[in-house]
Amino acid sequence: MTTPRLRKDVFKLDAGDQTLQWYAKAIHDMQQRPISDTSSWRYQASIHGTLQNPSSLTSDQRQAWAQCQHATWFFLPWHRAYLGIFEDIVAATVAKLGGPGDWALPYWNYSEANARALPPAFTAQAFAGLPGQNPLRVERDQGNDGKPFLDNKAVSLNCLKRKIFGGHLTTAGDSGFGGPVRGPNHMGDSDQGQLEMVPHDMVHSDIGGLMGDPDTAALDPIFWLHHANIDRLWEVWRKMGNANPTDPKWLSATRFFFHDASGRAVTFAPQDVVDTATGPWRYQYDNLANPLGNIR
Ligand SMILES: [Cu+2]
Repeated sequence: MTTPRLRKDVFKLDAGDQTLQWYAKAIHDMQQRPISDTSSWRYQASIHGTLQNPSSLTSDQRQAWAQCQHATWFFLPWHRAYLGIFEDIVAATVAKLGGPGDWALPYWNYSEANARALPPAFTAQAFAGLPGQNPLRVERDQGNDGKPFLDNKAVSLNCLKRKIFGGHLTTAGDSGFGGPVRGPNHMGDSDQGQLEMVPHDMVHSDIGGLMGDPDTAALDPIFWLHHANIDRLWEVWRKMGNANPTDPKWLSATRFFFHDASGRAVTFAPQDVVDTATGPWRYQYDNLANPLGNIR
């Protein structure tokens, strides 16, 4: 691919834009693949977490599944690689199904006042001419009625005021923008970074259902648009003049295991993914404006 993918605001797509129709069709296609296929919907979701007993997993699954990084300064780079591979798989599936060659994951900017509801495509009973129920509509505690449900507190962007990426567990209350200096850490509900707590956690728990549990969250198609926004906010924060860690402990000491879109085993360190334009996935966001205005 020569031009970087453009990740767009899901609430500002042009009338007639087909991004979500192709997303739904690709998900439907991925859902037909066996879980042993690394590009299947269920394998991809299992990388984040799984309800399956570890003793029932293959050695590959034990290495590749239930790897999501939380409450650590690896939260953002791990999820960036996770999204990049998923976007590659969806884009390849869209192209295979006869869709455009430049499909990119949209993001959900719920902090905007007019975007506090789920995008309508995610609540419709039927969508994109697919048989059966719309794959974008899944079990949720809130949002499926199409009404706004996220309040100002849930989608506050005060995290952007934090100047330091990596927080210190010993300093009460300062877990940093990107998470405390520790890890890798798969699960752990305490000492999360500021962005991870709000809006990240709030949006997960307010939607609830599959999204309310890390072991099932990535089975909800909105998960990926939520995390695209979290990934975008990392770039907004950097563009505000803040810097990523330079410590080799963050940049290069830890590598995370994945399968790429072709199924090949690959590893990434944060230094491989910090630049979205030259990294393995080459994408941009259509809006990196500072939402706090002049507050710095
Ligand atoms: Cu999440």
